[in-house]
Amino acid sequence: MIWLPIRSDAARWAANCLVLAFAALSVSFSSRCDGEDLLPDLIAWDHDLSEEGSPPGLDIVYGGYFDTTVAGRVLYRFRAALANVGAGPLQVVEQTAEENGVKTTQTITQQILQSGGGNTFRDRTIGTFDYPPEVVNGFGHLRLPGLAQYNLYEAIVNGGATPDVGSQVRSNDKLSMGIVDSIAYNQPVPGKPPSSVYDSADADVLGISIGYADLYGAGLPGQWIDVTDLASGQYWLEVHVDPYDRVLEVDELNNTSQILVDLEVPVAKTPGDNNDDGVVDLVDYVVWRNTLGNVVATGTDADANRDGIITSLDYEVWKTNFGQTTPESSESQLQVPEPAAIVPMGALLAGLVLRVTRSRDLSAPRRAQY
Ligand SMILES: [Ca+2]
Ligand SMILES: [Ca+2]
Ligand SMILES: [Ca+2]
Ligand SMILES: [Ca+2]
Repeated sequence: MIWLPIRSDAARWAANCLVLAFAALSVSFSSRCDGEDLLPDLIAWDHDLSEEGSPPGLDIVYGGYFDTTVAGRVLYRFRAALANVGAGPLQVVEQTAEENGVKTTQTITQQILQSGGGNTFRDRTIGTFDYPPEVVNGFGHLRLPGLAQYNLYEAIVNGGATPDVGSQVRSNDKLSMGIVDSIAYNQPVPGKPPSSVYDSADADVLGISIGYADLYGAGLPGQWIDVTDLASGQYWLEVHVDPYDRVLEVDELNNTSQILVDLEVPVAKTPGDNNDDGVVDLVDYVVWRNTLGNVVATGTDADANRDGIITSLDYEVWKTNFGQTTPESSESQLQVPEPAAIVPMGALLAGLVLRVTRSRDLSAPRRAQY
């Protein structure tokens, strides 16, 4: 896929300058008027701002890849960062209701810093949301749906250098399960604290400080747009922060960012079909065995779980999907393997655990949050 320049760079810079100026005004104004709201201002941090001052090697571009590990679906995964360029922090707390020991709903409160130099906040309820059972088994804390929304629009060629934004073709809401200061925003923002404040997704009080951003890696749950059966071509990819306006902000009109992407959408495949012939069978097992331990490009060879290394986890994906076929290869005749054909691999699998762990330790320097 190819990444092209962001839409309306000049306009975005101008908008950001206005935001910063307004934020600065708010700070100076509030310093004279105790008890005024010092509101956050969320923006979708896009790659045009990443070129100055970003840590080396860190690219905020929504640089993505196609995830075909879910049978029959193609997910376009990308990273995104929500930055706070406002006059105060985004700070949220949650209160979870329970019935008979089962979590049922969660009420989320935005805590708005008050001017005057102290540490006084006023509470403002964002909303009450259902708390599905599967979440209880996951993180067990904040569950804020729709803090960001990812949209894909048609790119309409108009004869100019930049295509117009056409109809929306796909959309996905992000579910936040932790809001933290992942990285510092790379532009100056008045009131930015000298170091990060909201450091743990497990803390009771979550948020994004002035001049910081919450960064979401492309591999995180929900960090995608479903592009199954979408025609290849150019599209506008949009990150829309706070699309339902649940967070009170300095500026509610600067919450979208769009970049032009060239997508070569692959066909959906069945994970475990390691030789791409449309059927998950013993041939794929052989591919896995022959590449066991190899570090490979994400999703190639037998890397069915797309972690870049061939391990027992890929074997598990193959085993789970054994016998599945894609529609065009349904005529394939499958023979279910005898248990004996697989059992000897048990010893090998046990030896793999250390390798998997080591690999993960080396490749996980970034804080994981949702
Ligand atoms: Ca905003
Ligand atoms: Ca808002
Ligand atoms: Ca196959
Ligand atoms: Ca793998």
